[in-house]
Amino acid sequence: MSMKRLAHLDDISGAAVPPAYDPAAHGCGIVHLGLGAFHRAHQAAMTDAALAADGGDWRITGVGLRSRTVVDALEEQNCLYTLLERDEAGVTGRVIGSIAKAIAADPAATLAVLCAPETRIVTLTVTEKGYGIDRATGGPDTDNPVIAADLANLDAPSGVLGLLTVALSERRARGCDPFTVLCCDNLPDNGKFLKGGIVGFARLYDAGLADWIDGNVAFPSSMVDRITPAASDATLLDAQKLTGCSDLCAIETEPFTQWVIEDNFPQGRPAWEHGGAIFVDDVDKFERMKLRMLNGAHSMLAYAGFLSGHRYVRDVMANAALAKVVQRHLQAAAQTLEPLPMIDFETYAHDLEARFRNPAIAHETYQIAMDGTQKLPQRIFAPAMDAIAAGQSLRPFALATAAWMRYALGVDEAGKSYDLRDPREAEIKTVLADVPRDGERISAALHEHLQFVPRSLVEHAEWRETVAAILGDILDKGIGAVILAESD
Ligand code: CS2
Repeated sequence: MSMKRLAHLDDISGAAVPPAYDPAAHGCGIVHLGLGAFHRAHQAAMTDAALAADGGDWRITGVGLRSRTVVDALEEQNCLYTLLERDEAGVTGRVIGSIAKAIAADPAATLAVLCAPETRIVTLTVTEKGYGIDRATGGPDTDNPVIAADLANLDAPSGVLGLLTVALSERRARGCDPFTVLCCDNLPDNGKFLKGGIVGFARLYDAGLADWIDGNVAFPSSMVDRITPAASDATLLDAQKLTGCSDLCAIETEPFTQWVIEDNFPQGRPAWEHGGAIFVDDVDKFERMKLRMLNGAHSMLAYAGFLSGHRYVRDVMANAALAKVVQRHLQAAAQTLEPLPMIDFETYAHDLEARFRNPAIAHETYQIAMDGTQKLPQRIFAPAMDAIAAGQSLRPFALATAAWMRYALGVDEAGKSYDLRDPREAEIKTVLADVPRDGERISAALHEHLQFVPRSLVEHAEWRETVAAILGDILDKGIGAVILAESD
């Protein structure tokens, strides 16, 4: 007999903890763009805690911008799903009730809900590449096909900047207060970043609208953190044990969770502090710490670990030489940071190592390795430039960059090829097409023709020599030998 699908709180017959409130008694107040695993493990869980402790009409309408799969499955479950937390001590489950509705790849329905008066906050996890913002200018990237299509057809936008700008314009025309826009992606100054994209998008066709958004819409920055691997068969099996139902939307994560938010919500907000959120005046320093330490070390270990044949982060950490190089990277990144009164970077680094080692979390190096061109600038290049300016060693950052370059060849040391899963994969292939397998030549091609490494690094002799030399060694001696030497 096939097992009943989770769809009602009464269905739960296992140890999973149901929401401590009646979801149906709360209206919606948030639209979330990007309904991936991370949102369900982080903002939706915090909102669930806020609803339980403080109530309010703050349930979420989740929008999957591209794919139907998650949305269809959620709809079959009345948007209920199990969130598993795993560590050495075992696994616990909680059923989350904060998502009320889900919309898939439907721009008209998305626009309608963005314009609804009850929508007071829009949160986003669309990944670094999902915005279509040009990092160099801070405005919309008009060469991006989605941005170009939305500009050509403002009546039916489908991209992030188009949807939000058109919705804000519509609300203004109707005399309805604007929503607060809360970016939850791993980007520095993410509130300012998204504001620049939206104001810039509006300015391309309506200067009055651009000025109005600039003066009237709040874009608080936020730092988000929770390590959330893609769900696996083990996730679904454990969710089934804990709920007594089949749950195709279950996800798993680590116990740790952090959300540091700039408290700027003119239209109100859920009491997210009940889920552990911290409200501060200035998020930037927290964001930089997390991006450079957690995400920087993650990217480095993902490339070095993947090339060394390690499938999961926990396997990378179980290798003594790699673990030492991770430790060195964390220290080097910490040295580039301004002090944060509430945080001891040494303790933070130590806790990160423990989180990376979590034996119960199967986080694939290949998952973290994706979108390198979108991640390296803020994770590796920015701290590298600060390290150089402060006279600190650039070597840890050069190693991370060389490991990415080796990964960018698209074939591992056993000769097996793989997709880079990077929006610039085709360009990378073109740039490397006729380049011989030589550290100096490959590094030069990737430094000079992709325009994603900052000029000050491209022109920095010691940086260039170090990256090229490490890449040369990886190609000649293998990643294992290089990591062993670096860990000494
Ligand atoms: C990771 C992040 O995939 C990646 O690039 O570095 O998703 C990381 O797991 C989260 O930012 C942790 O909060």
